[in-house]
Amino acid sequence: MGFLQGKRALITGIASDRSIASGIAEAMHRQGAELAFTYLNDKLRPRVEKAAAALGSDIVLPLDVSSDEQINACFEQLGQRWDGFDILVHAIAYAPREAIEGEFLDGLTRENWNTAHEISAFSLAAMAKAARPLMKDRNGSILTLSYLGAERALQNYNVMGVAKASLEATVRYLALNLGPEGTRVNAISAGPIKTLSAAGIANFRKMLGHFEQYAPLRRSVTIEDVGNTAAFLCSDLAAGITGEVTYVDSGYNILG
Ligand code: 0WD
Repeated sequence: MGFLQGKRALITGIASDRSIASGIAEAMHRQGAELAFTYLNDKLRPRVEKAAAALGSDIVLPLDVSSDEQINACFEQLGQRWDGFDILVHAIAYAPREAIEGEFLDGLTRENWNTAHEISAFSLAAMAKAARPLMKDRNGSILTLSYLGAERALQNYNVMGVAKASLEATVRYLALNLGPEGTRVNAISAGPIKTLSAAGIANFRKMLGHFEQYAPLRRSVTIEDVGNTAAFLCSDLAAGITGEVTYVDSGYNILG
């Protein structure tokens, strides 16, 4: 029997079978969780429906986190299928391309800043708020994805690093707020993985090469690595962990 048997999980952020969210969904399915999914737009819908069907799910809901109406509608619809649920996976981030290449100040505009923060950080808090009635008093768990650029100034990551710092702080405030009703909130800070989003970051391939050369494990991480850690963090095995950022990065963050 898997350690997520009896748990229900809502998975966001599947854009392809290489998405980190796909690795998380597979790991949670292996551990016995029942799954539901969201998709960003009509273009991605068939892909997410296919992924859902392969993992035994027919709950596939639209969700663009730039809309409060869609966030509320998503949990209203989910509530019609599930009277409550246990795991919310937030694997969503976006910044305009020109803001994540070259120098920080070159791509800096009020609009780019706001978009990056709204889609990548505010959305976690907004979803936690909308999900709250369905997740209350179930030993539930909310999980998001961060990156080392939240705490170190990394070339090209720019405003996304600032948004990830906001995301990690949001994890701590949500953990404080939701802890009394039994809901835990954590982040995984993943090493670089070649997904659609990553392809938008300038010089990503070069960065991955550097990572594989110097990380203590001398390899990049996979979506299976991240998925397995996500499954653990969202299970009762991790019942004492909240407000934390866990690194799944072959040890890269310990380097001086
Ligand atoms: O190296 C990496 N790939 C790392 C990613 C290292 C460390 C962290 N992460 C983070 C990302 O910042 C993100 O928070 O992991 C999370 C998932 O990213 P991913 O798996 O690398 O990227 P991808 O497969 O592209 O999925 C992200 C998805 C979007 O994909 P596209 O390519 O369509 O932008 O986030 C979703 C969308 O499906 N997304 C949205 N969902 C709802 N509303 C929105 C939105 N407004 N915008 C993007």
